[in-house]
Amino acid sequence: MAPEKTAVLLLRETPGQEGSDPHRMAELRGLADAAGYRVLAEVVQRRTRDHRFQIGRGKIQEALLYGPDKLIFYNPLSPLQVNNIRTEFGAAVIDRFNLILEIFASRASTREAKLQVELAQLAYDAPHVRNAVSFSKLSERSGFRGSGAYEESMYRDIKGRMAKIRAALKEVEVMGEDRRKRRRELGFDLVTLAGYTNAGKSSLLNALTAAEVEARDQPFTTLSPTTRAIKLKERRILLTDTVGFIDDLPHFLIKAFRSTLSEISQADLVILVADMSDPPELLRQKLVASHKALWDCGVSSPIVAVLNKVDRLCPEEISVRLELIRDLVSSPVLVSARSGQGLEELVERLVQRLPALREYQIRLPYSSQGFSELSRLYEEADLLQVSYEDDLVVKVRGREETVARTSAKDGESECDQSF
Ligand SMILES: Nc1nc2c(ncn2[C@@H]2O[C@H](COP(=O)(O)OP(=O)(O)OP(=O)(O)O)[C@@H](O)[C@H]2O)c(=O)[nH]1
Ligand SMILES: [Mg+2]
Repeated sequence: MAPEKTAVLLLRETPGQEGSDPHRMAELRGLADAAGYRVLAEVVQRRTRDHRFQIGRGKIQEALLYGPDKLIFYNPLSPLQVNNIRTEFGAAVIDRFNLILEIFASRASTREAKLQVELAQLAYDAPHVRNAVSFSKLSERSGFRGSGAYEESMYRDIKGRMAKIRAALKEVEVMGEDRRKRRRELGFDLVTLAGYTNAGKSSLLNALTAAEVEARDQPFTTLSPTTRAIKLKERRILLTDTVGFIDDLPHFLIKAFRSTLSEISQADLVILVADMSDPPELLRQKLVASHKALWDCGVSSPIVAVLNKVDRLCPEEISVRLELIRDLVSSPVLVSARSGQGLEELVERLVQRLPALREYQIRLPYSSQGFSELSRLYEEADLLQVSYEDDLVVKVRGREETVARTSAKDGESECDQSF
């Protein structure tokens, strides 16, 4: 087993904010735990930002008394602050973004996920290295140290590698687009589970599809999308589980995960999952963060809001929460992935909100090609009627993409009615 890593967590709260926000520290603890740290202590200070160390010098000294391997800050650290804390106190220090990246790096199992994590890491490092270049140049001007040439070439290397990864990820994204197109042609509706990390997305996927995707009580268990097929009331659905959202994500992290997040933006329907057993204020904060993230992903498809883990709540707790989040979610479905409660209603709602299927009447040639297309339509749509005339006259209900793939003669496929 790897030797245990230890950490002290530090949080600077802004003065003037009402009360302290215990959720921030709790979330940081969850992240540290998921990254494999044993937390020795938590240090909180309310003050304005210290430009040298982010938090007060005394607080850093206090944290170091516990003898941790690392200091982990909730607040983002500038390159200068990292440098100052390292040199002044000889302490290893990271911030919440590094911590998230550490978790991602340890969980990334597919090539795509690994590239995304590397890109995010480089995007994080680039400004730090650029700053090192300017430090060196400054020292050079004042007659100290080297020329900054090493840092400059390192910065160029980082930029070069980032361009390469972006190109590789672009390819992955195009492959994803092709895959979604093919799946739609095969008659599937694409539904994606999205939501704050640890809300129960993977558990819902498992409950709806009898899959066995890993679900654990810690953030970022899922990093790569997993897709499972289900049939819900005659609709053939591919349900995809995705990486969770978290508050205050730096933009570069979202950008790095673009190819994964396009499973959300390009879905026919998005299920937004929230953990209803969170304290009411936290539930609200996480829903706001999730809406922001959906917006960043560029979602334009319908969204069905699902409040999960209702098995943990009594009726009064449920009504307090529903009241508090009324403006954020319209007619949410209350479910428990664990007990199965509410899943039938969820299925009803999903089927209602999926893009309407249409009925088409098409003519296929009376030939082996026509018959092979007919048998494909059996698989990928609902055949309502077939008459064997000079041509095969077929009445079918399905997705436009599926019907468009047949060799039906031009102008003879027609939309009758939508459902
Ligand atoms: N009591 C209760 N626990 C649940 C329910 N659904 C999920 N959980 C638990 O919540 C934790 C997180 O569930 P996951 O399914 O891993 O959540 P996720 O949204 O996929 O999380 P990430 O992939 O880490 O973003 C696990 O410990 C689950 O067992 C539920 O309906 N009731
Ligand atoms: Mg998951």
